[in-house]
Amino acid sequence: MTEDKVLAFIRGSKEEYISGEEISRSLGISRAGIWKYIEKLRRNGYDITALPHLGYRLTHTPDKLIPTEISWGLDTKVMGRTVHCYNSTDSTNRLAYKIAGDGAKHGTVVFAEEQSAGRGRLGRSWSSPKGGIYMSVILRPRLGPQDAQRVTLCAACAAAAAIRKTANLRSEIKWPNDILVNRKKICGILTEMKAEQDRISFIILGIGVNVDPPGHQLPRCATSVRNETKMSGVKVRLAQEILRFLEAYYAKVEKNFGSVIEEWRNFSATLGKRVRVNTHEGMLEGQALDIDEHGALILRLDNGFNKHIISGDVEKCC
Ligand code: BT5
Repeated sequence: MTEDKVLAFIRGSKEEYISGEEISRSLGISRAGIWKYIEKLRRNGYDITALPHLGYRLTHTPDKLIPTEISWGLDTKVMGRTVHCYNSTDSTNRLAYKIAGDGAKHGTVVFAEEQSAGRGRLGRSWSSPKGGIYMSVILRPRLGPQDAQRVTLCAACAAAAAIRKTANLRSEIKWPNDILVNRKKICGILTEMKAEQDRISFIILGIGVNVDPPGHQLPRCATSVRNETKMSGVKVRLAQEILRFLEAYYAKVEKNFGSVIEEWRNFSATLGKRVRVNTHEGMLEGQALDIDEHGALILRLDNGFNKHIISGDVEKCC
């Protein structure tokens, strides 16, 4: 879109101010046309100072999950190179599933500022007020369905690492898909897939992070970046970090998954602990020993046997 070109031009300028004439000449738009686009950018939350004889200067960018902000400075090769951004939707996972079925490329991401029907696992819901990151990444791994959990573990490492780097918080992973800070959930991951018998056709990796939502709109056991740090205005930066780390971990998902497991162990709030895990076979209790090559949790049961659990819920901590 033309206003994106105008914005990129102002942003990329080495001078403090860039003249309307220069933008006009370079982009082949009239001065009046430039003014129209500046007004549109302002309506989208950009503060642009305009001074006669000097020109334009960008003084504030919105912390919104919109294409211009997500792509600015993003150095990934695949993750997030194509994005679809919504102010509000029911569920980014639902939308991503639909466009993946229509052929959307590996690495495409659907973002929303809020969701009216955010999905958790097993029919649970994900509270999604404004002030969170709601994103769904379309992935096409060359893996069998039994290895889909690997992708969840990559995403958990990426989200935990991004939260540590952006907010300097000690984020930990509760197997399989919860990111906790001070034992409260700050991020959840929902991996959904379409698969044939021995091949995944695509995975929709849904990630929800509480950044600075109104406190009363989160469940009791939840926290947010804002609650923990008082930071605000970090949504875009955090989303970009998630994409960067995801690209790095995902590069190892097919052939070098052992190195992801090692990283995962460093983030784990589960290993070494006595845990109760709700599984489709009922509640299992034991010592959380490790993760296997499929991403399953290895539980040492009280009878001395090891049980590999591919899906389940470790009981809540708070
Ligand atoms: C999850 O499920 O943790 C997966 C959450 C995935 C959300 C993303 S947002 C983008 C994408 N689009 C979607 O529609 N979904 C994905 P689960 O492990 O089932 O946890 C759900 C439980 O977490 C709920 O039953 C609540 O107890 C709790 N919960 C709900 N909303 C929360 C929030 N905002 N923060 C922390 N905990 C929450």
